[in-house]
Amino acid sequence: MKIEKVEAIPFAIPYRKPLRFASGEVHVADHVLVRVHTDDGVVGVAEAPPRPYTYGETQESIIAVVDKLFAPQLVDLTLLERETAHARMERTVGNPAAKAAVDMAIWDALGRTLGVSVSALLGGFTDRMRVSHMVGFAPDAEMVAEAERVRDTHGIRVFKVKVGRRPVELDVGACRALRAALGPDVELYVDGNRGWTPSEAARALRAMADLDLTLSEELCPADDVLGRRWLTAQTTVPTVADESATTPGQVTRELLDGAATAISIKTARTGFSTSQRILHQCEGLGVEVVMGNQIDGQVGTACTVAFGAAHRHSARRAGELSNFLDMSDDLLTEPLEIAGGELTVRPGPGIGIEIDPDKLARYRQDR
Ligand code: MUC
Ligand code: MG
Repeated sequence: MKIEKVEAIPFAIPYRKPLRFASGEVHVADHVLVRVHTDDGVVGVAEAPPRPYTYGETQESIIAVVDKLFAPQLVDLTLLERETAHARMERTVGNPAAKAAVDMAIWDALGRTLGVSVSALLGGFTDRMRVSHMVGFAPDAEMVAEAERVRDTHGIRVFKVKVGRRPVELDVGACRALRAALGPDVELYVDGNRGWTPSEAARALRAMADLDLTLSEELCPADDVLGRRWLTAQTTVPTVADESATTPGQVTRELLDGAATAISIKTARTGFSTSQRILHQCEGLGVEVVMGNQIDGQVGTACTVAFGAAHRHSARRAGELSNFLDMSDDLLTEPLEIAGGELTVRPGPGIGIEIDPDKLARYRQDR
């Protein structure tokens, strides 16, 4: 059970269709596959998606911090010394996706060693989640066509619509077109990725008051401290903190500030260990959570559903588990499948996934 080696392998898989949102756009999944090897031949895996416009990490920075700082601090720890692993990685500030991937690869290795699913180890509440699909910026007709295709093909009936463009009427129009096309029974919510000022966000929410939005996420920057509080106090749509609340301390601050009333948990940035801290913190405070998507590939999505399904509090709402559908390929031997609007947890030991060696050889960037 001793960690012998930690690898960080860059890979790049193009998207069939880019995802565009207020803080950036993604054309290629230029992620890092992290592998934790143990002295008894077990290999745990997870992926780190660099999001420079959200956390400042790049593919190169993730590899550097894993190779130079984390790997030497983790070698010789056992897979059960996760608190020590966590404390050592926390000596380095920032780098959330790199830390998260190492944490999840350690959990995967532990599950494989014990022959038990990580989802069962974490809590084992259920084996599936309803899926929410994220619709990026495009002309209204394209956004509607995408939502209809995803509904008809995969049975998805929950949509997160990217907003935060100027003028706000662009997004108000898109949300109105989606509601008109999809009818009253689908769930719609919005995510602004910090694109609006508080007054723009307030105007947009007023203009969409009849659209039955269930959540509004990160409409304005976290530094608009009083503006966010002002906005949250005047809307009946719950405010989700996503990129402003990526540590337990930030979650506390956003909630106590009155800047947010719900929290997005992303295993891509808090792994399993810190995600569980945040989940329990929210549950104890009576705050709803959403399992978010950091534009994950299938490895990351398998991690999100394993965590989300493991706990009652995170399994309630639909999880954002479908962005991989837009990738041209992926790394798994058996692709994930969304059917009837749901994604199931992989049953095998660990996270339940296997990396296809030929696919990794084709997409890796270091050879
Ligand atoms: C989201 O929920 O914001 C966009 C940037 C990022 O880091 O995650 C995505 C989705
Ligand atoms: Mg978000």
